[in-house]
Amino acid sequence: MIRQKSMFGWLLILLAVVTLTIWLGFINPALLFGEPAGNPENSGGEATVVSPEPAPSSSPSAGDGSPEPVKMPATLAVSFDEAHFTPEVLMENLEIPWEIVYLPEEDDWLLTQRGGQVISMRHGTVGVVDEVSHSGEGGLLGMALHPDFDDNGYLYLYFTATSENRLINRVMRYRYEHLALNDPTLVIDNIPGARTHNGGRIAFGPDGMLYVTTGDAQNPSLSQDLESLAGKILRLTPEGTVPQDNPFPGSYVYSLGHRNPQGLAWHPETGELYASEHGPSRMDEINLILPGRNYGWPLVTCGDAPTNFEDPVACYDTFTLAPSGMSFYTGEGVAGTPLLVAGLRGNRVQRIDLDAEGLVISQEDLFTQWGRLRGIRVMQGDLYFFTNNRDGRGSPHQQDDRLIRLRLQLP
Ligand SMILES: [Ca+2]
Repeated sequence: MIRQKSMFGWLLILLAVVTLTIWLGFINPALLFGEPAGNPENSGGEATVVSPEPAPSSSPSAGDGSPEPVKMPATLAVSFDEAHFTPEVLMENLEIPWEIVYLPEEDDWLLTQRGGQVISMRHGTVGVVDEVSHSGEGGLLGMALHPDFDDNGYLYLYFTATSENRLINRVMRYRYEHLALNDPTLVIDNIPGARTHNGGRIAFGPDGMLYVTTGDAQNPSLSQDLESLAGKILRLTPEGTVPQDNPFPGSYVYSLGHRNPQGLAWHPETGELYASEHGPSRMDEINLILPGRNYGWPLVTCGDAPTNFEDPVACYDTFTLAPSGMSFYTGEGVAGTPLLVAGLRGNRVQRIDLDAEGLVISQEDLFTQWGRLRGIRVMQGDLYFFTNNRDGRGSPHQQDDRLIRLRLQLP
């Protein structure tokens, strides 16, 4: 009898522990207690972590931080649909975030803010780049991890600075360790800058090289000048030298004739490089980037190119998308590999489906309720994007800017 009572007691305790575990594991405290009240003015307040629930661990791949695609047989996969994603705010009270990278070993996200800060989701501000000149659209922009980041800790930043009383852009490399940016090392300097048209996206390609988008720095003729670093997509070794196999010998220039490109993504199956670009009042472009090719600016925009310029894959001439960061979607159980482009003025994620030849099959505007979007990442089927509603051109929500996760939930 005593023995039976004891067993019953243990069963009760076990039941209680299991119940508690389920609640802790599956109930987001934000749902129970509501989102913490943000700073209404957001005047320089610290970014707030809303949901520190860890992201799924994953191996990073070169380029856009997306994991290697895990493909299901097409018959088992459902089509990509906005309804498959459940939104959750991970961070709020950010101030004009521009880029995001995932650190798998620390299960952490790092974001740049245009004012010069590097923010960790788990640890708050981990770096402030003093040389940043936050002027107009310039400031701390792109960020990329070295392909061997887990071993060497190398983190790259693209930012606007002042040199000899003029605005320039440069890429610096740091060693990210002990929650700080150490050993600053210049990678490339004196990319022409201005209050607008600074480009700014940087990413390592599948070939291990660093690709850098640069704007025309409000001087359109520079985009056609092979001697200028403005209005180009550049290709560098990780140390900042010119790769031997670049299309123009001795030159960083990989492609020319760009106006203000701000997005880079490699197709996970074909390995082809795509870039987004701001056009002059509309006429925004998505381009397939081939080495040594000329994309036309300022001589032509969109599809009116004579044969010696490359036509865009997609052109937006009926509305302003203002495309910035982008990623290809890969997710187990979801068919296809759409290109997802964060739109600023467009207030959306633009979904672009491409066929095997890289031609556009269809497009759709998604996630239109968050305002201006600057960047997007894909991680194990989940989407991560962040707003840019505090850059002076948006209508900020009280908790902006925000990092949002859209968790994939298949039926
Ligand atoms: Ca063009």
